[in-house]
Amino acid sequence: MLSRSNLATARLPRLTKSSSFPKGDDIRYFTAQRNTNAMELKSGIKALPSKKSASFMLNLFRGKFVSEEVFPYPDVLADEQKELITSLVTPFEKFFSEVNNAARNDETSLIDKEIMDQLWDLGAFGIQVPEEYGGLGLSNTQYGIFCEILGGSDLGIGITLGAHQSIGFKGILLFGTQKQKQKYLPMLATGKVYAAFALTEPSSGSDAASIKTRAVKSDDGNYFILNGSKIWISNGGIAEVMTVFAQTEHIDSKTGEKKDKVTAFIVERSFGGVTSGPPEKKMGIKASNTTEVYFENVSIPVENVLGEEGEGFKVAMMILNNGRFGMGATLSGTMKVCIQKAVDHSNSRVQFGKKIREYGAIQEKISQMNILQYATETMAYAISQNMDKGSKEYHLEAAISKIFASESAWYVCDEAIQILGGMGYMKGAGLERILRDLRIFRIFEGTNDILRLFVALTGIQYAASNLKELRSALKNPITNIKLLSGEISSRISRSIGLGQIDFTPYVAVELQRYSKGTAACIEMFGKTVEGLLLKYGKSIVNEQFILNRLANAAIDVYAMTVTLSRSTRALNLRLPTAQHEINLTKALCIQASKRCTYNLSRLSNPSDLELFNTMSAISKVVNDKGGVHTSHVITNT
Ligand code: MYA
Repeated sequence: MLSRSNLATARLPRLTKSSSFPKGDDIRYFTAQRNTNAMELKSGIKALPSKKSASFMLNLFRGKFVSEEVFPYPDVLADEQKELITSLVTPFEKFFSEVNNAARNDETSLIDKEIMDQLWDLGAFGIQVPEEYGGLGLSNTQYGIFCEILGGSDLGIGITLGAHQSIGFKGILLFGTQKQKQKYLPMLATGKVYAAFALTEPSSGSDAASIKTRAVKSDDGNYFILNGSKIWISNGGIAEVMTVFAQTEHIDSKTGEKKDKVTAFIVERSFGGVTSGPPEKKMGIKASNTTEVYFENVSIPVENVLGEEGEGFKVAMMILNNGRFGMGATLSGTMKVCIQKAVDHSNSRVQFGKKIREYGAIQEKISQMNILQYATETMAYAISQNMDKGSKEYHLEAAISKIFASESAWYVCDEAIQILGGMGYMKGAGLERILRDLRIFRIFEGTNDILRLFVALTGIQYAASNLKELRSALKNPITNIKLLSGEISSRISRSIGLGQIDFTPYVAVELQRYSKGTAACIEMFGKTVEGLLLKYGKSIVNEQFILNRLANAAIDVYAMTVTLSRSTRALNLRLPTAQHEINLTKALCIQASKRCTYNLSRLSNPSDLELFNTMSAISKVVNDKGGVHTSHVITNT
C-alpha cells in the first residue's frame, strides 16, 4: 500500500503540519513555515510552533476539549440564504427525478449530451464560482446541499461534477491569481468547458509526492515543457482545462544544490501535446469518464503556474482537503435513498405472518443504517459550516468525514440489499448499481487507509509539539507558572480518575449521561497519545496497527461530539424530529464510546500487541511465499 517506503520509514512525521495550517489555504504560509520547523524533539518527531489550534480534532490528541468548532452546532446560513438554496435546488431535484436516468447512464457508461447541457444550464458546473465570474457563488454549506441531491440521484454524474469543481478547478478558486481566475473561471462555470485534476500516475497513487511527470523551464524562462502521463483521471477524456502536477527543478538558495519539487500547473488541451486514452471500464460510477492523460512536450506559459513554484504538493493536498466534506454530504444523500428503499420493503413485505419491520433483526439493521446516516450528515455540515465561518484547520475533520461517510455508505447500502433479500440483488431494485458506485469512495481522494494514518500522525505531531512546549516551560518554571499549573492540575485530576472535561453546559439534559462517556474518551485519548509518544518516540510512525486503532478512536470521538451537538440544537429549536435525533445520538454514543475505549485500551494491552506482531508475521510469510502457505488438510501437501 505504502510504496516509497515512506510511511514505513519515518517519513510520516512530515505529515505534521497540524499546527502549521493556521493560514489554511494561503500557500505562502507553508513556504514561510518550512523554515521554522527545524527543531527536533528528543523523541525525534519534528517540533512544531506551539500555536494553539481551534480544531476540535487536533486538540483531542492533547486530551483537550476545545468547544469552539463543535458547540453549539454551527448555523451559518441566514434565512434568505436558506430560501435561495431551496429555490436553486428545486429545479435540480426535478431534473434528477424527471429527466435524468441513472440506470441508463450506468448501462451505457455515458451521460448524454442533452443531459450534460441541461446540467450546465442549471449552473451545476459552477456552484461555488463567484457570481462575478458567472457562477452561482454559493458557500460550502450550500454546495453540500447540492452534493446531497447528487448523491441520492446519480453518483456517476456526481463524480463528473465533483471532478470538475471539487478538485478540477478548485485550485484556481483557492490559489489562482486574478488573471487566472478571470481567464478560466467563466468558461469553467458556464462555458461548457470541463476541468480535471491530474495527480495520480502509474507508479504514484497514495505516495502522491513521488510523481514522475516533469516540467522543464525554457531557457528564456517564459515556458515550462511538460512530459509524462497520468492515470485514472476523472473527466480525463473530456476536460479542456486540467490542474496538473509535475516535478520541476529547484536550486537551494543556501547550498546551491539541485532538487526536484512538485509544481502545479493549469494546462489547456489547446496548448497541444495533450492526449487521452480510451474510457476505462470500471466497476461503478460508469457514467463518469475516466482515462489516462498523456503530456508530450506540452508548452505551458509560466503564468499558468498555480500557486508558488515548488509548492505544488501542498496545492494538491489543500485542494483535496478542501473538497472532502463534499463526499460526506454526497454520501449522506446516497444513504437516505438506500434507507428509503429498505423501509419501503420492510413496510410492505410480509413473512411468517408479519411485516418484516416487526422483527428485531430488521429493526436493528434499519436503526443502525439511520445512526450512520445521521452521523455522516452531521459531520459533513459541521465541517462545511466551520469552513464557511473561516476555519482554516479542518484537514483532520475532513479526512475523518471522508472515511466515515464512505464506510458508512457501503454498510448502509449492503444492509439495504440484505433487507430486500433476493430482490435487492436484482438490478431492478437499483441497489446493486449504488453498491458498485460506492466501492470507489473508500479508495479515491486518499484511500481510507492512508487517511487513517494521516489523521493519527498529524494529531500525534500536534500533541508532540505540546510536550515540547511543556519541556521548555519546565526549564523556566517561574515565568511559565500559569502554563505549568494548568497542566499539573489536569494531570493530577486525570491520575486520580477525576475527569476535567465537562460537556454539561453544551449538551441537552437528556444527553448528559451519554456525553460523560464522550468526555471520558477524550481524556483517555490524550493520555493514550502521551503514553504512545513516551513509549515509541519517533518510531510511532512505524506502528500502523496502533495508528489505525488510534484513528478509529478519533473518528468515534468526532462522531459522538458532533451528533451530541446537533441533536441538542434540534431540541433547543424544538424541531419535530428532536426526540428521534436524541435517540439516534444516544445509540451512537453508547456504541461509539464502547468502541473507542476498547480501541484505546488495545494499544497497550499485551495480548493485542502480541496479536499485532503475530499478524505482521503471518503477512510476511504469505507475501514471501506468494500466497496461502498451509498444507492441504486432505493431501497434506
Ligand atoms: S485524486 C488523487 C487522490 N490522491 C491522494 O489523495 C493521494 C493520497 N496521498 C496523500 O494524501 C499524501 O501523499 C500523504 C502524504 C498524506 C500520504 N494537507 O512528507 P509528507 C504537507 C496539507 O508527509 P508524504 C482522486 O482520487 C506536510 O505537512 N499539507 O508527504 C480523484 C509536509 O509539509 P512540509 C499536507 O509522505 C477522485 C508536506 O506536505 C497534507 O508524501 C475523483 C509533505 O508531507 C495535507 N493533507 O504523504 C473524485 N499532507 O514539507 C471526484 C501532507 O512543510 C470528486 N502535507 O513538512 C468526488 C467529490 C464528491 C462528489 C461531489 C459532488 C459534487
